[in-house]
Amino acid sequence: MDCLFCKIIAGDIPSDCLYEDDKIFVFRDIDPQAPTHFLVIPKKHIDSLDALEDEDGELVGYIFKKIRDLAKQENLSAGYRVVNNIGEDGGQSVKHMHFHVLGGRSLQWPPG
Ligand code: DGP
Repeated sequence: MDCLFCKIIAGDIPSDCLYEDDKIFVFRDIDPQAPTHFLVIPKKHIDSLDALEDEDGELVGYIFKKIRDLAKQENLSAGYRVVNNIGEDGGQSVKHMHFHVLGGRSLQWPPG
């Protein structure tokens, strides 16, 4: 499959990996929007949150527990934000579901 993030998971495209196991891959965003900005992706290719199937519920729960753990590891105790962009209006540029984790500065609200 011609998917940028599948290629990153496979190691065909290098990345700054923070964590990996049999279910997920975590790496720093190439264009960070905050002092800490990493992406959490499932190894299973899912186009977007909109394409989730009922059987993926456990995987999503697992992702969020790992986000909690990685935020601690990255010293984001002052707070952080998890962002999931979906589709064109949501600003999704890579069609492999991913969760942005941003922290290390005070984040503004609302987003643009
Ligand atoms: P989104 O716009 O929500 O689809 O976010 C995609 C993010 O992926 C964007 O913040 C930049 C990041 N990104 C794109 N290509 C690469 C890459 O080759 N390596 C890394 N580490 N990040 C990438």
